[in-house]
Amino acid sequence: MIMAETQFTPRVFSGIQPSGGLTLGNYLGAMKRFVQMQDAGSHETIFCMVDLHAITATLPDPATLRRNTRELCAGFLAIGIDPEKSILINQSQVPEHAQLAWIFNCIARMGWMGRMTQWKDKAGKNAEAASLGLFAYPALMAADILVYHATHVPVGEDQKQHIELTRDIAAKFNHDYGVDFFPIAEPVIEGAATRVMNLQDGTKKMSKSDPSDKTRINLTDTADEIAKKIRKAKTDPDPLPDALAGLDARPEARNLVNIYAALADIAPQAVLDSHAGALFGHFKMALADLAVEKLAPISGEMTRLMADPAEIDRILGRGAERARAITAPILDRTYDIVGMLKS
Ligand code: AQP
Repeated sequence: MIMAETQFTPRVFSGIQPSGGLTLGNYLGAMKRFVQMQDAGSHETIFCMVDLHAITATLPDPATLRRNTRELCAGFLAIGIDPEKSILINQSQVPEHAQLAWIFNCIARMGWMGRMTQWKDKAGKNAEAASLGLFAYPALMAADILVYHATHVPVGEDQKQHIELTRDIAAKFNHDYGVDFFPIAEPVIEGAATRVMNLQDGTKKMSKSDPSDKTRINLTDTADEIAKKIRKAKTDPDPLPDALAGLDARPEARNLVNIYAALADIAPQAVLDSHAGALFGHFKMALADLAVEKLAPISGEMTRLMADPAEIDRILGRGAERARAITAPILDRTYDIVGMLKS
């Protein structure tokens, strides 16, 4: 019989790539939940800048990667992550992530990785030229989560498949070694905006690496930029319906309603209850006011924090120390299970 050797502590882990400025998609799809879960106090919470992931698609200029990582840390702090309540880390500063990823590279199957839609989207038609790191990305992500024995992973909808793969890797490791060592982590995909769409094309995800800045709202945008991007967002000529079914086949309209709902912390139907019949010219003004009210303080705080990079580095150094108190014993035990000699 397989015996559980670990009582899993309720623990949340989630990461964001420092691959450019944070978007409204990152914020509403994932980061808002981070703060709620931290403040609920029912789980230990660990949040991570995944810089090793940020070199998989292209190799960023080193100074830009360092700046993006610090700016992302400022973003975490500005939205309300408290480095005393949560562990806030940069992935490469906790080497056990990459060490466990190697083991998982040997657990995961090529077929599993090849089926990942993000791999297919990002590698495109030219998979031969994509990096091995991009292909192996989900195994590193599984290691990020499981090196903490995390039980819950708040993410946007686009990451659901990677969490399922993390569960498959944990289950295969446990099965192959006859242990119950890694938890089967649960995705937490909640809220009105689990998939925030591109402002110019409601069928595409809002993404920080999209070449056009008009397609997204960045958390560092000024009030004027936010209002202008919302004003210029693609919509249709019809008024807002009074029921959600009236948004079917209107992806851009549905996106703006969902964004409004998520920013106001209300259900999408409540947005329609108060704006049914409004034309987009009018609704966009209300949305721009709300977005500026919610996002401008975040942008101001990020600018303030970025003025003191040494303080950001200190917070990340301390986070790495606290993280390693969890990850080192878990990696040690993994090596032991696999049969690596102890040094
Ligand atoms: N548009 C989105 N709607 C909802 N959630 C989103 N997330 C990202 N975009 C949206 C969620 O944010 C978290 C961090 O994602 P990431 O930055 O690590 O990578 P990503 O999902 O690949 O996001 P981007 O913006 O598209 O980055 P690039 O362009 O660098 O690939 C995840 O929980 C994600 O679900």
